[in-house]
This record gives sequence, structure tokens and C-alpha cells, in this order.
Amino acid sequence: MQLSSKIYAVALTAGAFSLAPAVKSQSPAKQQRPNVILIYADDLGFGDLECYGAKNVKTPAVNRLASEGTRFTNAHAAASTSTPSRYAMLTGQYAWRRPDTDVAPGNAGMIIRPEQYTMADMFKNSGYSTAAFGKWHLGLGDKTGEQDWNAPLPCGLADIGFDYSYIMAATSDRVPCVFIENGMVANYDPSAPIYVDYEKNFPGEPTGRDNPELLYNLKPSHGHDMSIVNGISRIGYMKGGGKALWKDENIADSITEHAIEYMRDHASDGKPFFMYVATNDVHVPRFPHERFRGKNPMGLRGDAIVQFDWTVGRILDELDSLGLAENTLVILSSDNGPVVDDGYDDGAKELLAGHSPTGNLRGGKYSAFEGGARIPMIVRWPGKVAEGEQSDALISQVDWMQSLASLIDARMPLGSAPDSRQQLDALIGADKAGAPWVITQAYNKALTFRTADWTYIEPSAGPAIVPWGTEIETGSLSEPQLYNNASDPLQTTNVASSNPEITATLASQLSTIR
Ligand code: NG6
Ligand code: CA
Repeated sequence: MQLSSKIYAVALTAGAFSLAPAVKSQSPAKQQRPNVILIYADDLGFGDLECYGAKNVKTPAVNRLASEGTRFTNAHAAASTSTPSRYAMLTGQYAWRRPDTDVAPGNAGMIIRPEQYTMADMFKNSGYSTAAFGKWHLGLGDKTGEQDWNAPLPCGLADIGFDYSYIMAATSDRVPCVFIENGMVANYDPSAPIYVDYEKNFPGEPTGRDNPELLYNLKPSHGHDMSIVNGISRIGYMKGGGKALWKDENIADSITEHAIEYMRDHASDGKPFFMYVATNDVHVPRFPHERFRGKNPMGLRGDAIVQFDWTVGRILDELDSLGLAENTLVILSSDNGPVVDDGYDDGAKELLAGHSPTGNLRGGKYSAFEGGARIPMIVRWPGKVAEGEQSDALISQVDWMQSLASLIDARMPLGSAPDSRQQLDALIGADKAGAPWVITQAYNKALTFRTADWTYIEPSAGPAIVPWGTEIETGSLSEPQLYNNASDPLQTTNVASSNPEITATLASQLSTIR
């Protein structure tokens, strides 16, 4: 947000803490402001963790988190792809309210604009240290395609509330394949200046399409045949990078160790912290470190889940050794539903061996069906959130911002987080009903409107199966769809035509909100 309004918000917040008898009138949950760590996986499905019934893969660290906290069974990302989902979660505004929030290329300009009030602004202006790690995928720099990757980027996470950031611009299957620390390429190699283009290749640079012999780590199954980095071809063209280029097998280590270092540096500086730890796991290309290989029968996708679990374990252990576990709220979740073949020949499909990444829900990543946006969600806050509980409360990630605002007594500028509802009691497991409805967005922008009892999917044009090779049902149909959540949780039978009033009521509720 702009400087003037930032100062305004800081002044308000400072006032709140110096004048208000903040603690007196509050519920026990609010008595002390905890650190908040949001561990946000990529493409991790509702059925991908052992404590959610996963077959074939052990996730002891996540199991531990669930046994020390509350595990949610009816939580939803705001979209079934990354960029719109993260946009909604971090701003409290649905991505479908504005254009240019679709899956972003690696050279997208900042999608969240500096004047928007984000979850990070909210924490920062409430006295928190704030940091982002890992997958970003919400654009960087002022204008799409005009970034100079060899200089400080003119617009970045510092402009939307993050004091510190160590991130990947987009996804690991998109160039540029470098980490960016506080708006500058990390480990920058002046001997290999970086150039990025999403339209045309740089003369003489190999591509996956023309030089498959150079793909010594992973080959594409569809798409992903442009620039080659670390023996893996990607989306987009890139030249240079040298020593700054990531090695996929070290990405989880880099993200996790930067997060751990941040925790150590901020453990006892008198300020609480907010950390957004967005893992690369389990997005494609899945190429985890050697030490996580072969610990499950599912190949690289299973190994990536094991690696994700390791990251979670590292963070929990570090909280213990720093003595911070008691006063830290940990939220673990995912940005959208799972996908098996998302464009690389990694054996994921062949090796599932009975595992269902969606936990048998219909659809998956990209889809309007339940598998698109129902995600794992676990919340731990010792003494405040019940241990080893399950909550079936209806939850949307878009509501996290106002809920966390309430938790820390943030004063929010008028109009911020406009779609976010205060659902703190549901978030901490005290209210087992949750939100009256949630809205999720499929890859083609079709909206799904879900209440406790019914799921309505609005009519939309498009193919029944994702058209580029992932074999996922889109949920797209030219007719309205209605599913009975209680009797048909797997969405096998569209009952819209036999329930015209319910269908019309839900359609009209959705249209009012839109
Ligand atoms: C798709 C990519 C897919 C993945 C997705 C974004 C192709 C053929 N497929 O376009 O691999 O990158 O975009 O995933 O290019 S997300 O989780 O970041 O939304
Ligand atoms: Ca994703």
C-alpha cells in the first residue's frame, strides 16, 4: 500500500497498543498475540497425507501436527489453481473480481498492487515481523515482461507488507529458475546476466523441444519444452543465471533453511512474527533430494510428499528448540487440489498403487468439482486449539485474513479484505459449523457455490476433461449442476433438474455475491 496510508495504519495500530486496555475485554484466544506460521503446500491433495487417509506414504511430522492440533475435513482454497487461490488468500478478495489473476507466467508484473492491503500488511502494521519463503506466483516488478532481473526489482513483496522475502518468482516449472531475496536475484552471478522471455527463445539456447538429449533429470509429458535448467525443460525462455540457477533437488532445503534461519533471528527480538512458508512441494517438476527418494512405492510424487513432511518436521522441531511452540499458531494447508500428470514423465500416474490424491473426491486441480479446491488444513496452537480433534466446519481460505485480523486485533483500513469474513472461532476449531457458504473458482473461472448441504456449480462452456493432458474432469457443463453433499459427497449424480428451487436459490445467492 502507499506510504501515506501505511503510516496512517501504523499510527492507528500503535494507538491501539498504547492506549487500549487490549487484553482485558478479550476472549482467552486473544490474550497474547502468537507468532503465525502458514505452511502452504502446492498441489497437495485432500487425500495426500497419512492423517487424511493417504495410502503408501508416511507423513509423521504432519501426523504429529494433527495430533497436537485440529484437522479440518471441509476446508477450501479459493480456487483450483495457484495464482487466484493465493491472491484471494493473501488479500481477502476473490480473484475473479478482477482480471489478470489467472495462473501467472514467471515474468508477470506484481498482481497484488502496492496499494492493496494484504495479510502481510495487516501483520506488519500490527507490530509483527513478516516474511515470505518459497513459491510466490503472484508477479514481481512493475510491468509484465519488463523486469530487469540483473538489478533490484522496482516493485516487490516489501511493497505489500513482507519485511523479508526469499522466493521463487512463479513455479519451479517456469523461468526464471532462481531464488529472489528481497527483490534481487539471490547468489547473483555477474558473469551470467539473466534474460527472460515468454514469447521467443534466445538465439543458440537449447530447448526441451529441440534438444531432448539434454534432459538428463526429467522429460516433459506435455508442454514444458522450452528452456532447459538442471536437465529439466520448463515453461518460458531464459538465458544466463550461472551460479544463481537452482537445482531442483535442493529447492526444499533452500526454502526450509531460510525459514529456519528467520525463526532463529526473530525468536527473541520482542516482536511476534508472521511467516508465509510456501513450499515448492508437491508441484511439478517433482525432483526431490536424494535422501527422500524411494521411501514410498509411488515414485517422485510420493517422494515429494515425504520431502514436504520433512519441511514440516524441521519447522516444528525448530519451534520446540527455540521454545516457541506454545506461542505459535501453525496453519498447514495447500493452494489447490492435486494433479498426477501435470506435464512431466515422473511415473506419478503409473505408481499410484491405490492412492487417491483427492481422497476419492471428484475432479482435482483445475476442476470445479470438490477435488479442485478441498484441501487439507491443520491448525495447531497449544492450549488454544483442541488437540487431536477433527472439525467438519465449512472453511474458505479467503476468510483467513479477517479471522487472523480478529485474532491479533488488527485495525484494517476501510474496504480491505472485502470478501473475507471473520471466522476466527471456526479457524481455531471452536465453532464446528463454520461459514454459511464458500465460493471456489475453477481454471476456466466457473464458480462453485457450496453450503453445508449442497454444492452448486454454475454452467460454463468448455471441455469435460482438462484439454492439455492431465486427464482431470473440469466440472464444466452448459447446464447448472447440483450435488447433495450428505448423500452424494463424491458428486456422482447431478440433481439440479429434480431440485429446481434449490438450484435457483443457490444460483441467485451466488449472483448477488458476485
Ligand atoms: C499449467 C501447467 C502446469 C502447472 C499449472 C500451474 C502446462 C502444460 N501445464 O499451465 O504444469 O504449471 O499451469 O500450476 O504448461 S499452479 O499450481 O501453479 O496453478
Ligand atoms: Ca498449485
